[in-house]
Amino acid sequence: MKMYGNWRSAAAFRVRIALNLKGLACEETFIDLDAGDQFKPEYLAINPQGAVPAFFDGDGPPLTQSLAILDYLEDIRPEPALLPSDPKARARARSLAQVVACDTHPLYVPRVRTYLMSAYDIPKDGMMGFVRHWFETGLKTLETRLAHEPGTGRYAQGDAISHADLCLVSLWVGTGIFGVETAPYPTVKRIAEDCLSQEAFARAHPLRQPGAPA
Ligand SMILES: N[C@@H](CCC(=O)N[C@@H](CS)C(=O)NCC(=O)O)C(=O)O
Repeated sequence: MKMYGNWRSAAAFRVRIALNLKGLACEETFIDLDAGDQFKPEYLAINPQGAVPAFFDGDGPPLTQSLAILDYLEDIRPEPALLPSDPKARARARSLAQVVACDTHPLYVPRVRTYLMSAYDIPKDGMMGFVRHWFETGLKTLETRLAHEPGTGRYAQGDAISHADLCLVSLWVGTGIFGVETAPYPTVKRIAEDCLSQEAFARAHPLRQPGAPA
């Protein structure tokens, strides 16, 4: 298995955690997103979207979109399961994952931040305010749901790790990078810290990847 990723990428982080939990070896090549290498013709030939991760299991074309890759890994290596078997619990785990991966993360990826600043002449601190707003919106949704819905257990969905936790953790580590206040989200914090204390998560952590700041 082979993946194009980036140390800071929340989407690649989610996939790395699943690979670690399932004991799958994957060679990762880092694309420099700050340098714009995702838009070079040679990378666009791999993923025309100009985004990581792009994941290969054998021949191409690669799989893209972290949630689709997580589903693929679930299909080829069902154990340990990262989605519950009960249909409602499974849908809830996916719903929590999608709050992060579909409705929060896309609002702060580099291409959105760069476009905001260049097309609308928004200064960097204004752009960071935009990013923090959407982080807070996503975290508040997670906190409200996790604190009040009966499906929450040790983890976001029950007492087994699921895609919801992989996504939750990928958002949580971004709070440090983007200077987002974390005190209002104690349930998210409890689950994130529990996960990050485990080897499969810790080894996948952005700051443990090549290219990350010391
Ligand atoms: N929805 C996609 C997001 C992919 C994505 O936007 N990845 C970011 C890094 S986390 C990226 O490569 N961004 C490049 C850019 O925005 O220019 C997924 O979950 O895989």
